[in-house]
Amino acid sequence: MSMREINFDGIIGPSHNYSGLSLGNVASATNKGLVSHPRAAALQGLEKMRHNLRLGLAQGVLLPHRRPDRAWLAELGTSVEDVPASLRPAAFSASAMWAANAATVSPAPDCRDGRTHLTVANLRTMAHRSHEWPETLAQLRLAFADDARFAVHAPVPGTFGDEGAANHMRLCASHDAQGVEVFVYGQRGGAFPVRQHVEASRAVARIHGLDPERTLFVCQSEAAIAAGAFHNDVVAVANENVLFAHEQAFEDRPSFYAELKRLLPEVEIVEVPAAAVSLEDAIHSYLFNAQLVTLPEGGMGLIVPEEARDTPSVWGWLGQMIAGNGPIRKLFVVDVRQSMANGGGPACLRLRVVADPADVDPRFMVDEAKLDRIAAVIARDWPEAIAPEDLLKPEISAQMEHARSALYGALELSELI
Ligand code: SUG
Repeated sequence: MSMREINFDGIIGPSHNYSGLSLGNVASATNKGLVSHPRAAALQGLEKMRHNLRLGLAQGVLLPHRRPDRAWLAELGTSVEDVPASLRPAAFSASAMWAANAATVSPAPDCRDGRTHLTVANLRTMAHRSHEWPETLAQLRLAFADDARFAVHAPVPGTFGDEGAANHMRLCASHDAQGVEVFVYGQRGGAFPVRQHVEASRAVARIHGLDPERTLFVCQSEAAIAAGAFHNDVVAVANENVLFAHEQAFEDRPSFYAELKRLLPEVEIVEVPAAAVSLEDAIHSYLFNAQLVTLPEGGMGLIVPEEARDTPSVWGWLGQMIAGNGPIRKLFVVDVRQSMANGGGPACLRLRVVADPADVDPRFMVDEAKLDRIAAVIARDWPEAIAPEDLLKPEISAQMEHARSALYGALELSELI
């Protein structure tokens, strides 16, 4: 076996609900108060993984966190029974599903010590996400326990917000070659918060032992954040030598593109002009929150959400792109509508790690048979629907806790319960 890209998807947890917790995330705000469907949501996520397996891609999983998070509430001096209404939804969020925010990953060829480095994101800008890191750290330390190959780091301290791989891109001639790592940070976001701070990005680059000559720090455009691109992966995605981005993604794109071309002459930049697809359409459709993957038979494929097909400007542009002679040769459409309604597309749901799958704890890797076993637990134990007022019901909390334990048991990961 050799190094390849593995996508670790977050399994959508039994507490998936629409509480409108993410300021600056248009879908989260718009869908606040809707009834969610955790079982359907998690099954949609599994179907996406199945689809990717059938394309010949390597697939892994990360698991739902303890929700409600009783330990976090205790640290705040309260409990599930007494928590003020303003804080309750944050203790129940299933936001760990969006694994692109779990960590920043620098594959071994980029790192000074020849190991793959992962730094868990602190997610400190949003209360409901700020308590994800301890369980993420525990899972990643188990999945990537081989110290000779991996180094898993605790989150960056201080007030510097870090949102992980959602604001990080890696461009390279091939996955196993040394790449150029691009850290995208925010400076201004109009009415919306900036979630990725440059000091956090710089710290991650130092901790991973990246070559400063091959590391870029690029400012996200204020217009993009203000329009609802709360993470860079809502307006840009990279794979090997291809960068696929919206014209308005970056504050100073001429300098960024020039640097990229200097460092990686084989780079191909596929830019979507604002005149063809507005920022609003890009954000609504999640065109760029696609999985851009190298297909085993050669060429690249773009895995987009159904919302991209539903948006005429986007679908029209994609049709032209595929008919042309560019590096992205195939288009695949997946249904992740339950996650999308909280602002999480196909790319949000996965964390990319370039590694030899044989070096990963096999309990975190999946094939179709294992997905069948996971699906059986979800079909049996995940709540069918959750309305906002359901979060007050003790029996719903009990069901969520039971469902999560059942899944960990089925995956022989009880040591993490
Ligand atoms: O952090 N939504 C997530 C969506 C994360 C998407 N990830 C990437 N772009 N990589 C967020 O804003 C909404 C939860 C709620 O409103 O209940 C939420 O957290």
